[in-house]
Amino acid sequence: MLGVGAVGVALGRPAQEAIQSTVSSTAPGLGGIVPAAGGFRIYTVTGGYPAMPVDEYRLEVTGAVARPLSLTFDDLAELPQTQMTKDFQCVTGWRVDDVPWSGVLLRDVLIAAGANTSQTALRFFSFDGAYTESLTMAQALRDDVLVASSMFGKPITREHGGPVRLYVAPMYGYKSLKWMSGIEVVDEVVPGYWEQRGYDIDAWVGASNGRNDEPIV
Ligand SMILES: Nc1nc2c(c(=O)[nH]1)N[C@H]1C(S)=C(S)[C@@H](COP(=O)(O)O)O[C@H]1N2
Ligand SMILES: [Mo]
Repeated sequence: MLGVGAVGVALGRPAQEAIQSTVSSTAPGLGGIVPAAGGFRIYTVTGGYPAMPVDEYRLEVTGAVARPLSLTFDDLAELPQTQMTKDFQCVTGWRVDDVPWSGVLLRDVLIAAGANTSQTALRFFSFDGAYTESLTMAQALRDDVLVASSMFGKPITREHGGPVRLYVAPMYGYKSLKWMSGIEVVDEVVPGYWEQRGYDIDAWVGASNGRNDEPIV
């Protein structure tokens, strides 16, 4: 990681992200290639794709909540389900149009936990052990922020961050944390992995990071 970091400093953030991207995986029987769905590029800051059997999956909801939760995949399936078809835009320039997503609104997870919505922020954790993200409480309560369990009508693949990832529709892709293991309700925003490395904390598509992409509606 130290080596990659040094290259990233020398070449700038987009180069670093490119170095850490890949669209292939070693899957015996598939010729060693698992193409990214629909034009996505697969990103991982750890150099690997963590594996999580769906029956071992847990989403811990902690911090300023009345009811700390440890949700299984089936628990999530029993919460109200939401579907949306929206674009996905990475800050490095690529965009995938009209991706069908489904899962549970982050808002509905927060309601289930009895989150204190007068707290100002949330932190998100990945079972890759490295990646983190943040949202303000107001952002988290929007109706286009999803704890996603499905993309393109299928379970989210390991490469795309399954069993469960975040999908923050109106924001650049780095907000959409993969391999999600934890949500913590906190009293101030803690910048996430890429935010600590220079990207904007408020990551609105078309109105941040010096880019003028079409907003995601
Ligand atoms: N855990 C984790 N989540 C992550 C990333 C990552 O490297 N690790 N990359 C982010 C970035 S910059 C983008 S653009 C999207 C890419 O999603 P994809 O790999 O499914 O295409 O994932 C985001 N979530
Ligand atoms: Mo990205």
